[in-house]
Amino acid sequence: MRFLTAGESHGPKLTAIIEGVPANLAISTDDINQELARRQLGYGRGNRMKIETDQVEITSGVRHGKTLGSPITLVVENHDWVNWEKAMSSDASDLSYAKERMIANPRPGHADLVGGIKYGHRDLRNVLERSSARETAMRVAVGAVAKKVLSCLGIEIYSSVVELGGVKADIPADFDIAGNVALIEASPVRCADRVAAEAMIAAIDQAKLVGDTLGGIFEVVVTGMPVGVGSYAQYDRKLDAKLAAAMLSIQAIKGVEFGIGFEAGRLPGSLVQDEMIWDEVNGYRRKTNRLGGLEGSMTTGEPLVMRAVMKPIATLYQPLQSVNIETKEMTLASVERSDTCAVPAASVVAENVIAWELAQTIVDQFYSDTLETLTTSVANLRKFAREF
Ligand code: EPS
Repeated sequence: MRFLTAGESHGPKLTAIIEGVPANLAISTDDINQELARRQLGYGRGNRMKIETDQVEITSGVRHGKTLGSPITLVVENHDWVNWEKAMSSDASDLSYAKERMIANPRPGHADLVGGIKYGHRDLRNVLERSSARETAMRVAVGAVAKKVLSCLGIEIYSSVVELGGVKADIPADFDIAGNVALIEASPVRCADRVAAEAMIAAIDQAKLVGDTLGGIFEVVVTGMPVGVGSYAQYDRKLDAKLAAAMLSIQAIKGVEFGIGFEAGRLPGSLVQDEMIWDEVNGYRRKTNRLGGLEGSMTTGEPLVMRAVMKPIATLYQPLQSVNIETKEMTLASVERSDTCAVPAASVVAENVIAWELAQTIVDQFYSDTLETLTTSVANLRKFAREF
């Protein structure tokens, strides 16, 4: 499976073409819209989310609610486009309007300056329009299709925010994320610790008041993975490497860890590796899951557990020092409409980005032209792993 996305933040629409989804998968616009709506939530988002109600249109690859095996095209319109039609026009004659929205003071931490140098854009809007996290709407739409593939295989994905703006949630090591979905979904910051959630909200309010932004850490958990997805045999088939790359491809994500993560570097081997057990019903299990469901870059069958850190958003309403690329004068960075904090939204994006990576790895690893052959071959592997 593969896909590409296209679209500028204030262009007419975002588009994706997905190729290789098994035929006969039931998929509806509602399935995708549900994920798109989750991405738009989260305390600390800016005014753009009041303008948009992201809705997908499926323009190819699905007929009467089932995938055909042919390329699937997804389109999400930007409602904000009406305010940008002239400034973002593809027509060469509309250049004067672009001047009004021109950006010459790059924001530290954003793609503005380096992107401008790289592509030779003197109007840095040409960079931000594509580097914007608006693109994550399409990543989520694509991930929603992947989630459907996974759910047919009994694989489910969850996420929650575990730290935000320096406030740490108190989450027990044996926390049952699947059993606490309602609590997490109802939390404005997607945090399972109600007390910490209140402090996170207060931290966002405070940051907003002083024109600052906040980052944080979220966790993604995947249950129901069969044993042996990924491979130790070649660098580009290693599942942990693919998942980490996918996570880092989300705007503002700066680090990823699996299981106990960096803590593994501080402990002896006896307190890091997960001891093995076996029983008739479950086959091989691990007593603990410190390695986060991966051994040798393959799934162990235990839940996949990964965390990612998101840096604070680069647009500050109290801007940092910058350099005007026309005059070379030291000046303040440009201020664009933005979010104070998008960590809760990023955790939803991560669910969907991880869903894609897992579905792609599974579809590429198993006989998967149709959903039926895929489910049968995954079921056969599960049986084989149990009896091995
Ligand atoms: C976003 C849309 C953007 C930003 C944000 C995420 O819309 P606008 O630029 O019109 O406000 O709100 O993107 C950024 C924070 C960024 O730095 O690019 C979205 O749809 O999620």
